[in-house]
Amino acid sequence: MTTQPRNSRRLAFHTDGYTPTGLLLSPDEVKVYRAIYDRFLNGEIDAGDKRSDLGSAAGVPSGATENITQIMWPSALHPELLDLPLHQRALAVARELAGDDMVLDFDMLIDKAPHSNTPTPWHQDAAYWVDLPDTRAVSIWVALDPSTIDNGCMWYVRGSHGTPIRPHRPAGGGGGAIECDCSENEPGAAPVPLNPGEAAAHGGATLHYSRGNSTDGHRRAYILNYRSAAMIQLERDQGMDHGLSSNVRAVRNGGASG
Ligand SMILES: O=C(O)CCC(=O)C(=O)O
Repeated sequence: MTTQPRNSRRLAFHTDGYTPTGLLLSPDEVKVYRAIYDRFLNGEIDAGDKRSDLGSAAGVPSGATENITQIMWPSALHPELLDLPLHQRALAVARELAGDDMVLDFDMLIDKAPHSNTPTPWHQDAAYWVDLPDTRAVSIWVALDPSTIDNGCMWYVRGSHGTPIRPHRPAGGGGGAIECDCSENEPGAAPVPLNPGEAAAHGGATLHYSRGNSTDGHRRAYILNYRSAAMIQLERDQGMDHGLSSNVRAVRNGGASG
């Protein structure tokens, strides 16, 4: 299903800290995921405390329910998702990029509603993490809509995965998002627009961000995060399950804020 040559995406992931993966979902499969996604957004599938506003620093949203809607663990809330193709395909990509011991750490949905105009702050996922001896991790960001600069496609800083974790601070608003000093003018910063069904993968130290959505359409992303089975066990031993078992605001860690 993927259209990106394997060697080139593995090389880019290790050289640049991120890589487009190519197509992970066909147009018909994208339709199936969008339909489920919209049931989460309209509340038909109740996400309870796994739903929050990643953009709460921007204040009370006007019009939309959240500034940036984040739903942790969609596959636990709606296990039918595990019978669809994305989890197996993304797992294969994660293993190709970072090793055969990669397994799913957590998944999440991040939607930017039309005209919600709220950027996701610059950050490195590793700034959220508990201390782990093996920092291999792959985050696979799958576009379910055309993902463009104007609706909030991902930006990455090429080569930043090889640099220290920057000081991060709460982005404000009590939503749990963190931010660091960085901007679109950072050397190596580049947007990665995607077509529906395409994805981009990044590592734990790679600086990334997205602009707000200033368009008439949604920007729906399905994000799957992988690390080694042994490190996931260490995380879980420290009570870190990315909100699977408890209040997501209290334990948010690793991912956009996952
Ligand atoms: O979707 C976004 O705007 C941010 C996603 C993100 O930070 C991540 O997947 O780590």
